[in-house]
Amino acid sequence: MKKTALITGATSGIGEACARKFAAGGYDLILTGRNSRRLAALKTELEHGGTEVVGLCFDVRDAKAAQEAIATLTGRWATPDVLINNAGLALGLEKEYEGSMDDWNTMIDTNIKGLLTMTRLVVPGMVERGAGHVINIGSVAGDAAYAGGNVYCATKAAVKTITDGLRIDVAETPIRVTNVKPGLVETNFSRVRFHGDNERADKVYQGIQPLSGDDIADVAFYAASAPPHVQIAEVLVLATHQASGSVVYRSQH
Ligand code: NDP
Ligand code: 8X3
Repeated sequence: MKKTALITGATSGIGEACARKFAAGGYDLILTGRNSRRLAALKTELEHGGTEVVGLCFDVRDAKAAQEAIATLTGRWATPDVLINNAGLALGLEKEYEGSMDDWNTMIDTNIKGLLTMTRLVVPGMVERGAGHVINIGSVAGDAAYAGGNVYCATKAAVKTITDGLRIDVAETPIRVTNVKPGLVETNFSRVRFHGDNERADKVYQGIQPLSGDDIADVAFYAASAPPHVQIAEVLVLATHQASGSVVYRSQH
């Protein structure tokens, strides 16, 4: 019986790369996201390659929608072997005293409350079955605040604490809990952060070779593939010329 992985935010970037990596690694997939068109396209593509895929279209901020979507899963799909809590975003880079309260709420509702909702809905089945692995996508941004990062950094610091808390709460079970903390990864992240200002988004990755979604998917897959007694608790993954959330060396050429 093939293993199953549930990946939130699989319609783009790191989540999409995880979908491809886990499919290639022999998993069947439950893919979630809000963009039904991209979700359907990825499902079709992966099914062509022999992966069974269930697509669930919902907003992780909507706990009722999430609950209803997860309730449709039956049989082996009801308790995935791996949950990758990836859906998330940054909005804005303003000073804390000038930031948009709407943006703050969206980040908090998605990155913290959405991740908690999915954890609450999926982990009880893992505990009951005595197997499972939760991989949360945190960030170097959760290690320390950087200029303008304020609320986004706080959400990723929360992801670290929530991940550590879950690891403690399932320590008596075989369930493993991992926090993967990427640095600069070139995805739609900066386009979303700057509300579609692509020129500004492109500058984030100028003068440095950033990570790709595939680089992060490799790390998540490695954690999921470790022997059952090995728990990759936390991994900080940076581009070679990035040293921390606020220290990046950029070449001038
Ligand atoms: P992308 O913008 O490329 O992808 C974000 C994904 O999250 C999309 O699939 C999007 O799907 C989904 N998503 C966003 N909001 C919601 C929501 N409310 N409900 C459901 N799905 C949602 O960015 P990344 O791939 O880079 O980001 C993925 C994760 O990685 C995020 O948690 C981010 O914070 C984290 N990260 C990113 C880094 C980077 O430099 N790129 C570095 C460190 C961490 P859709 O819009 O279709 O719903
Ligand atoms: C994304 C990485 O440094 O742009 O979490 O915040 S950073």
